[in-house]
Amino acid sequence: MTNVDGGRISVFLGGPFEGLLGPDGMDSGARDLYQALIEHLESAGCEVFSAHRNEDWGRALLPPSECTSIDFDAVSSCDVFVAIPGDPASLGTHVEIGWASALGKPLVLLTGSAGARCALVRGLETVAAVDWVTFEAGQTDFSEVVACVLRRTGHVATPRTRAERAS
Ligand code: 5HM
Repeated sequence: MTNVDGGRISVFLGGPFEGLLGPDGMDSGARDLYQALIEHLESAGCEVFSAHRNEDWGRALLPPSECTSIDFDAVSSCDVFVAIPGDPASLGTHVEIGWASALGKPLVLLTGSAGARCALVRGLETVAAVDWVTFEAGQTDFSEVVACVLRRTGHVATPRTRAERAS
């Protein structure tokens, strides 16, 4: 699967981090979720940037003076931004959502079924291309997320509308 430049589709994967840290980094439940997402995306041929993985699941945390510009560059260069806004909300992920939408990136956002969303995230569709995917604790199948990423990068034919067919 390639992007418009013929390279691999690059995905930025964000989500709650600091709030999930225990004495030995993220616990296995939290880690499993990100690992399953990464695995699905990489199996589909995507290149995934994950600060959670890069920082060894919280055991090798970078200071703000380093991770901020690394994350900004990764959001700037991604083809699709995928994130879990978090409930409770992840402050860092919300900064990244702001960057991604301002940079014109398509967003795939994952929420729990009862996930609260702030007003500017509820209204994000008015300024950015957003897909919402619901997930549950313990879920391991993220093919819907992959499908959104592929669709947003033009890899899956979307049925034409009646108006398009008629023209
Ligand atoms: O506020 P919170 O830690 O939940 O923010 C998470 C987001 O900030 C992640 O998507 C990650 O990309 C970024 N982040 C990071 O890259 C956050 C921290 C803070 O622990 C970090 N590196 N060390």
